Amino acid sequence: MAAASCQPPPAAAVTVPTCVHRASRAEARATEFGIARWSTDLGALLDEVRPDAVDIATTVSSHRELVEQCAARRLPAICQKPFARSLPEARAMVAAMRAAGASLTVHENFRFQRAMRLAASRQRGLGEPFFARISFRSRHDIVSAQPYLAADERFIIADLGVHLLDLARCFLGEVSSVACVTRRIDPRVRGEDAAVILLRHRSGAASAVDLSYASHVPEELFPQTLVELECASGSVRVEPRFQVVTVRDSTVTRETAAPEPRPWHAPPGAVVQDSVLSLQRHWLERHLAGERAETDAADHLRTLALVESAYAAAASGSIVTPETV
Ligand code: 89V
Repeated sequence: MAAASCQPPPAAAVTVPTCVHRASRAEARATEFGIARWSTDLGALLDEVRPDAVDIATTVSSHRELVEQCAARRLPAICQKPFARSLPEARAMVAAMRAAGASLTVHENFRFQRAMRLAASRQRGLGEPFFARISFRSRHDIVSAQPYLAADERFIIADLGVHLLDLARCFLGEVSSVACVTRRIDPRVRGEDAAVILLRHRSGAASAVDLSYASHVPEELFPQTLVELECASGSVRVEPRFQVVTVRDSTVTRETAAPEPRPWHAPPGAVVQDSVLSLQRHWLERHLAGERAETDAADHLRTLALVESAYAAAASGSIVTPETV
């Protein structure tokens, strides 16, 4: 697997060349992770190394070009989120890989967090879900670590909300309408850093997705996402510190689903880093079985349609029907 930037190698990687736009960074990453081959030219690197697959971990503006390089070589790829700058661009990337007969998966990894996996398994048998609240409230200074986030017209929904909208689809299914209110609190950022999104699901269930990087919280949980999911015969919650709480027939069960500690984890991001590895494992299992991953890019188009709908709803102040993709 070729990584187009720095990522811990997946357990079953065959080759891990690294490729980033700046030679000094590529070389530094290669040294840090003991990677034999690096380059700033992905095409040349792919032709030379001929990897089994590519994991693209760059920012969104380079994704289309890099995916097209994979398509030209019929190489399966996993691509970071935000996947594309627009739905038409995302569709073009999906079409290019489809025409090449190669799979394209999106690094939509919040659904692969251990606590989310456990909550989804506890949800089974609780009957029809009718409500979810999916919440991420923080004052973590993400902009200092990723300054490019401050420059874009779109911020928290495109970069983070995409994960929470994906979780809403996971727990409650497809969405029929979207309402949204956004705010910009931090003067350093151009886009919105707080949003509340209300979804009506096709089943009739409702979910509220709320997210903020401007919240004065009593305890900083970054990057934990909290979930409250209510179903006809019980409920499941993902609470702080990865506690999964299931209520059924008045019985309350508490379980912990924390990320497994690994030497390459960089605090406080262990939960996200762990889920990246879980997604790669899932991808590898499916790939070896000749199947598409859960977060195949064609499926991710539906999550991106929700991102677009949320921005359209916020701009117009009206309820928006997501585009059918
Ligand atoms: O993993 C992510 O997608 C990031 C994070 C929440 C870690 O900042 O957006």
